[in-house]
Amino acid sequence: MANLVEDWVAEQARLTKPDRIHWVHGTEEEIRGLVDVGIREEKIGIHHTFQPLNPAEFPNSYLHRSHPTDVARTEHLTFVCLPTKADAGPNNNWMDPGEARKTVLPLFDGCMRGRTLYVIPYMMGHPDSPYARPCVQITDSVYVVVSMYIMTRVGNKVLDIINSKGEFVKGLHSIGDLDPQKRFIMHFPQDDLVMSIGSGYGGNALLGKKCISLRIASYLGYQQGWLAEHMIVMGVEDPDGDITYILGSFPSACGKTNLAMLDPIMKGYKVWTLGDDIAWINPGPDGRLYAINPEAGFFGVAPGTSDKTNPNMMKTLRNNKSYPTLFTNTGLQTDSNSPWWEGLTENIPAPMLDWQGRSYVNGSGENVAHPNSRFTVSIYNCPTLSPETDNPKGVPISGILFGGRRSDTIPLVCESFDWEHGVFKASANGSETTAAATGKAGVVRRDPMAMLPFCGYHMGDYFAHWLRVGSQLSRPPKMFFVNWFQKNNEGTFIWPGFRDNSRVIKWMVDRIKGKVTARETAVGLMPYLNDLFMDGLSLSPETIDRLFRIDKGEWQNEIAETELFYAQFGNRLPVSLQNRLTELKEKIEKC
Ligand code: OXD
Ligand code: MN
Repeated sequence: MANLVEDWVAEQARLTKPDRIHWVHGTEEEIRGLVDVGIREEKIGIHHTFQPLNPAEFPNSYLHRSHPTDVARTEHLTFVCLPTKADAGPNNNWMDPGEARKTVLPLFDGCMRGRTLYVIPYMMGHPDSPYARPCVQITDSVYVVVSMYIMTRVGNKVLDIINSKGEFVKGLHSIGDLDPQKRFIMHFPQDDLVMSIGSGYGGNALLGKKCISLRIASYLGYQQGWLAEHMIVMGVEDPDGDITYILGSFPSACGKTNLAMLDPIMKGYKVWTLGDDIAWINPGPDGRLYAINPEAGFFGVAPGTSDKTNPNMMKTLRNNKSYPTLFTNTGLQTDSNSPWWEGLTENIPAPMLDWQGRSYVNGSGENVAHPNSRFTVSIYNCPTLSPETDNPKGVPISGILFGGRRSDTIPLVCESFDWEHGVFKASANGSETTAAATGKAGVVRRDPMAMLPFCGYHMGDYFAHWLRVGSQLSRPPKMFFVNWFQKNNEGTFIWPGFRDNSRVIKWMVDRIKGKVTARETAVGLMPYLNDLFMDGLSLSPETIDRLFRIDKGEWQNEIAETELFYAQFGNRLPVSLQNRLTELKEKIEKC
């Protein structure tokens, strides 16, 4: 047992043939040394690993430029390797586990020659939490080591936990030669294993994140009665001094990070941040759901982040704590040696290098920062961090909100009639695609619970699992559906978004606390306008009407899309969801 990790590492070293092996202990001094390794690589132009930035503006911060073909998650190269295609479901690319090994083992063979193999023992979740999982990642990228140090809890203690548990989740990663033709992100849920080669990009390479905390963990949760979800975790303090804990599910690059650290408009309200991307949710002994954030950092989208849109994130990035902060594929303002991205300031300062390090010509119409450029920063830098963040039990959840990016159809806010209706609505949720994954942006795709790219098994079984979890709860959270992204005929957003979203959050808290009633519509429960805090907002009656409109034609289209989407799940689609769809269709016909 004592050699569990050593044996696995030795086997991977025989395969990958590194020149050196470095066991990461996770001390501050060691990480400083590894940042220096990255800075030296930068100087000799290896991977543009780390370029120090102006410490007066962004202390302990580094710019990283990735290979230009390695800038986002590659969903078409991501596989779930369960025994049969049916187990992986229509939502995943599938490969037989044996076939998958045969495909990637030759690529791993000797891939670390001349390089260092880093062994990173880390915890997803606080080590004291019964819900946390010990993991080990092997990688040959210093950028990945430093990123994992920021995003997870790295250290020797994990090895003791593994030895006492007798198990851990394994991640083998190499950047290979960054050739997209030889890029694979392979998941083996039955072996607690991920093998990823050919990419250094966050979601493909920081294996604790999407690969383990969502794909592998969702499979584990299915078997063990809990949920691993693509959700923020936040506490909303109201003027009574009560804190209501809420989860929020949105697809990638739809404002989760901004929402998780919202600065509410209304006096007496405050948001406490616990997580901006992933929640592990367990039923508690009191019939409620409890959530932890398994991560310890933010890997957020930079463009659009500013003192106006998310002042708390800007403070987080400027906060001088022991953890380094990384900026990946942003622009660089060379006079001040500071990162820049679209939206940070109104005008583009000069002189500027774009995300590939090329001199930027103002007016060229090109992007300065890559649209999916990111920052990687410790959650402990966050000024709104909840004191409950490290609570091993997690926080009790009273509301779950689901959102997406939709120009039309979906109203500003709507509550489900009950848990089953909420699961139905979340299963049919659609959103316009973004730059977080490669492929065309702006196309509506069904993205149930924002988990389409992250559910590690058959989506029909996943819906059934949600229904099962809910049926065991005596105090299930309320479920809300929001859309901050409606546009008018000119293509302009009609809801101001950002801080103004707190008006909608207030209504949810009032609903949870039983302070306000709601009106029943065909699609769910909607607010009485009088119950919405609208002070300081001047929206025309037409805009308000549009924000809450249920358009028969748009909904008929929505229902047709859902029918098409549901058809792929065959008899693995829970009958109750099909019935809810039929019910909705009948109600919309009568509208
Ligand atoms: C992320 C994503 O990086 O969802 O969080 O792509
Ligand atoms: Mn995400």
